[in-house]
Amino acid sequence: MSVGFCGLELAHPIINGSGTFDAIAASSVFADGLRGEFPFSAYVSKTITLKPRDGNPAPRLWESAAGLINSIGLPNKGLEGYLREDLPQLADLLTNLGGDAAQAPPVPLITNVMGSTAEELSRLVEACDARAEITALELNVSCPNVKTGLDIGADPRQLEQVVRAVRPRAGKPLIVKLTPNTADVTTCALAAEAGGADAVSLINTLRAMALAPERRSAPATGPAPRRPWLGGGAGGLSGPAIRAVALAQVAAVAARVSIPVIGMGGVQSAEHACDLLDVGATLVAVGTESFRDPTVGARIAHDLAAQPGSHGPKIPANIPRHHPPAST
Ligand code: RRO
Repeated sequence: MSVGFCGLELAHPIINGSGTFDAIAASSVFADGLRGEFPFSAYVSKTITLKPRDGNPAPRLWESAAGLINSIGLPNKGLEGYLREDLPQLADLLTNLGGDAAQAPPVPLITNVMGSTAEELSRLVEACDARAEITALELNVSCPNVKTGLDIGADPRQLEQVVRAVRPRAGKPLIVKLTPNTADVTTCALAAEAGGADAVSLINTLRAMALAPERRSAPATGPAPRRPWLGGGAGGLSGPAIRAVALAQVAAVAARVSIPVIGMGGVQSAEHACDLLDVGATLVAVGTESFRDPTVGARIAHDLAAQPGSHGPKIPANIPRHHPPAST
C-alpha cells in the first residue's frame, strides 16, 4: 500500500491534517502505544508563524450538527520557539518509532507555516528548509493579506504571486494548502501550480459561525441582542458536515492540476478515504475524527490496505457541473 508523493515513498496514503493531532502531547499520553503504531505515514505540524501567538480568546470550539467549528487563532511558539523546542522533540519521536518491535522507518515531517505577506512566508520557508529534520513544507494560505484584508489563498493572482516569491526559498517539496472559502478553488489550485507548488492540499475549514444560546439583557426597546459564541467571532467548520463539499472540491482540483493532491474533509473511515483517492487524491488527511479517536488514522490505513483493488482515479476527469454552462 506504499505510495509515492513528491519523491517520497510513504508507507500508506493516510496522513494528518495540520493542527488536528499534537504528536508531542500524544506521545506523553500514549507513550509507547504511539511509538508502536504511529497513525500516519507522514506527520504535518500545526501552523507556525514568524512571531509567537497566544491564539484567540475562549471559547474556541462549538460542536455543530455533524461537525466542529473552531476559532483557535494559531497559538504557537513562533518560528524560533518551534525550531528550538518542538522540532527536536518531533524529530526524536518520528525517527524512533516501532515500540518494542523492530525499528520502524522514520515518519517524514511536513512543517506547516503561515504568514500574511510573501516576505514573512519566505523567511519561514527558508528557515524550515534549512533544517534536515523537516522533509517538506506546507503553506497555509488561509490568512488575510495585511494590506487588502483578503485571504491570500482566496485570490488566484495574489496566490500565484506569493507562491512564486516563496518557491525559490525552498529546495524541499512545497505543498500549498488551499482555502475552500473562495469563488473557484480550481482556479486557485492552478494558480498555486503555476507559482511552483509541488502539491496542493484541500480542504481547510469552511467559514462558519455560531451564536451564543443566551440573549444579553434586553434593552429598553427592541429585541435582546445575541453575540457570537466563539471568542474570535467567526470560525471554521470541519468534520462529517463538510465531507461532500470536500469531495466535490478535491475532484474538481484533481481533474485539472498535474501535481499531486492531498484530499481531506470529514474523513472517518476507509470508505471516505477511498472516495477521495478515487477522485484523484494521492494522499488523504484525517483531521477532526482524530480528536475523537487518536488512533483512527491507523485503523483507516489498515482497512484501506485490506480493501481489494488498487485505488486511484476511477471516475471521468471532467465531472459534469450541477448547472451546465449556459449555451451561447
Ligand atoms: O488556528 C486556527 O484557528 C485554524 C487554522 Br490556522 C486553520 O488553518 N484552519 C482552522 O480551521 N483553524
